[in-house]
Amino acid sequence: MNKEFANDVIKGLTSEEKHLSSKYFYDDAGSRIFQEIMQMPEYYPTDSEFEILSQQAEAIIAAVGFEEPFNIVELGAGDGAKTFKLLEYLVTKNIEFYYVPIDISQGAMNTLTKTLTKKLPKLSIHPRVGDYFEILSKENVQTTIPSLLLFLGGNIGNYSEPEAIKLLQLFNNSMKKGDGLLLGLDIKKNPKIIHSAYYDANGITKRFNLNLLSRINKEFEADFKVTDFDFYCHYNPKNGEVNSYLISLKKQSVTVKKLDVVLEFKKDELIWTELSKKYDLEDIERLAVQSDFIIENHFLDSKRYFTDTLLMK
Ligand code: AVJ
Repeated sequence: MNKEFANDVIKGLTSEEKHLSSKYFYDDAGSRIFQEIMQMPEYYPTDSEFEILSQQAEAIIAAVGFEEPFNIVELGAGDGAKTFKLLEYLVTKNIEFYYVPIDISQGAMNTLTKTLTKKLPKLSIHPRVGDYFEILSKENVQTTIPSLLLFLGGNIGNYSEPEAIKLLQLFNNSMKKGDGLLLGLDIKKNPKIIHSAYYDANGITKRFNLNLLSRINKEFEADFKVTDFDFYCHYNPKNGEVNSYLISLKKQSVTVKKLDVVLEFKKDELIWTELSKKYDLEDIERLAVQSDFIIENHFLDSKRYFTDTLLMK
């Protein structure tokens, strides 16, 4: 049994304001739904970042300015689809580097290694399975050659600003002077565009959220009736926050057998499931200053929807 998830379910669903962390979205079923989200026309971050890494790989590597060989360490590599264009550029140019993808999922790392070895046979790939927090804070990942860390896809958006600063400080502490961090951030834009990326017409994001309840049913033998819950999300252009919720459609009790607990829901009660925070370039400057990085450059897509910002220690 996943102890941390068990504790978070009990704590999060018995508190005054119910909540569950978005990190629990990504079981096998949830990861598959997330793949569907990334293919939706409304979910622009995937296309924007793909454009950046396809068209600006050369400029990014030039801005990094490392001597060869160097490391590319990807935190939360997943299926690595977004990174492919960058790796392809480096391999094609015969640049000497080691690709070190880190991911919590052994399955994801196996698939990634297999696909990349096939598509880029000359790539030197050294996958690590584990929680990047633990790998970065406990182990010594420092080497004598320069490293570029990648934290892509806008994953930093799941953290509040103070948490994001702490995470960036943790990255910073594991880096040597001269190392770089390429950080993907979603940018504040027309609120309607952001709204439809999360409140999609086909309800894929709703399914993604409801899967949290199915996961609890599966892992802890709970009896959530998924159809008695709905999904709501809201973008606030003033603070750049998309907040997502599940709504209990009626007064109901849910038994979680393996955790020996009964959860009570009022009609219309909310479970907060996710923060997806958007930034503008000034906000990013503030993040960088507070985590001791220098902004080398912002690499934006042509629509200016998303940035891969290069931070240097
Ligand atoms: C993977 C955290 C970047 O917040 O945009 C997509 C997850 N949630 N649709 C995001 C997500 C709803 C995504 N991140």
